[in-house]
Amino acid sequence: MVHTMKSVVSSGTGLNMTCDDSVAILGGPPAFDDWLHVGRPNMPDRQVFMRRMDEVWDSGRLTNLGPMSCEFERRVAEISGRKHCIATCNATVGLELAIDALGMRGDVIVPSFTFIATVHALWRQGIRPVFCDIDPKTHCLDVNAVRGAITSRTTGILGVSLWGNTSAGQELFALARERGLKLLFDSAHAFACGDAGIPAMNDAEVFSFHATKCIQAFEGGAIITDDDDLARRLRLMINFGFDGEDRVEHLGTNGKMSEPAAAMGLTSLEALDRIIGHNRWNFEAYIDGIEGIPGLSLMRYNTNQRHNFQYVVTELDEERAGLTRDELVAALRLENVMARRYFCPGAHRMRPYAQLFPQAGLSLPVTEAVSKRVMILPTGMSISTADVTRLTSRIASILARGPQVRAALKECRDDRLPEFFGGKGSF
Ligand code: T4K
Repeated sequence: MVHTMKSVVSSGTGLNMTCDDSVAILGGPPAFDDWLHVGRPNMPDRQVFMRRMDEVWDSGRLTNLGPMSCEFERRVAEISGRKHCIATCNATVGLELAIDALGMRGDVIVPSFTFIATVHALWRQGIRPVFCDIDPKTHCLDVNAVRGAITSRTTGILGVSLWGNTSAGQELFALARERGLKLLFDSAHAFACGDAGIPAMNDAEVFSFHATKCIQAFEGGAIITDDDDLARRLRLMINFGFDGEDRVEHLGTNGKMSEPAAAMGLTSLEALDRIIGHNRWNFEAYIDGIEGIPGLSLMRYNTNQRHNFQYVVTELDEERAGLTRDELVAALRLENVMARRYFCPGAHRMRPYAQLFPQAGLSLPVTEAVSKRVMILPTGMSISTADVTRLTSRIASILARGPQVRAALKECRDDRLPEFFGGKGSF
């Protein structure tokens, strides 16, 4: 459903904006009939995938380091410009294995502003996460804060290339080398981001190929590194430590990528340029649509480096916008738009960390502020630039009617409202 009537509405901030005539929370029709999601899978060529599945079926080789997963590893290493790639069943297991293989123990510095898997991967191995604050521009670790957090118990830094931002890598690498620390990157968001042609600025990096990522393998992950010995040990560790038919050389687990997952991953990789191109068009439509909306800003990416544009990261300044981020996310659910509050609250406010480290927030002022402002908007192959234009126009309309929207949200009992707003989050 396309709602086309336009009018000029005062935003209450002295600016006039062109807006749709009504918004769903005030009784108008929703902007979209079908849900728009953050993380709708980028589906590659169906027939090519089915052909690969026929191969898997006919060969009878379903898993255990088969030809598809080996080929997937080769392609990922090549695109990343790294010597070794070890494909895994998901990024979380990849992180746990890399943390262990790198010999991280004791305390490890990590951002709190991340998906909870980053921190769980440490804690589940008995490592104490030392939460460190982030740079407000990139949402990645603040290198000065990291420097100040290092103690004699620190054995490593687990950075996160959040939203595909890789800019802190070089400085963190220099710091890690200066202090004799291991440096691992959770690059779940950062496949095909940053410079591929330069030497690794870390000991290892872990990608996610989960269904919601730029490149997907249903579930999947990969560890990349230039370190031959680390790669050799990780190869043993993803396969219970087996080195041969019945010889176990290392402690290990089952971290392997299956052949159907690799078949999807390879087919998805073939669509990489198309997916990134599509995301980039959407991103540019977001730049145009968000410009001029008071209080809403869009994180821009370094155009001198590769980027996958898989995350559209906005921040809402409540004072200028007239609504809180949570109110805007809630109002968008009635438009059938599933904008997300990634990552709110910070990991230090989630269990078990909130109970274990109740004072952590005191040293995380940027994390505390940013996690209340960030809203991720939908992109990917299922979203068109026309959708983006309609969505940003609807956001402008919602914000232009701040006081009415706020009052209507207080009365609203719609099941689509998010749980954090008293709804059921149904879609
Ligand atoms: N480190 C970082 C920084 C991460 O962001 C992640 C994962 C990891 C580590 C761990 O990687 P993996 O072990 O997963 O490989 C989603 C993903 O499940 C998670 O992989 C991802 N980060 C995180 C940012 O997003 P949820 O809980 O938000 O997912 P969910 O179920 O709400 O799905 C998101 C939206 O996508 C929904 O609106 C529905 C849609 N969707 C989802 C799936 C799975 C579909 O349309 N189809 C689908 O198949 O965590």
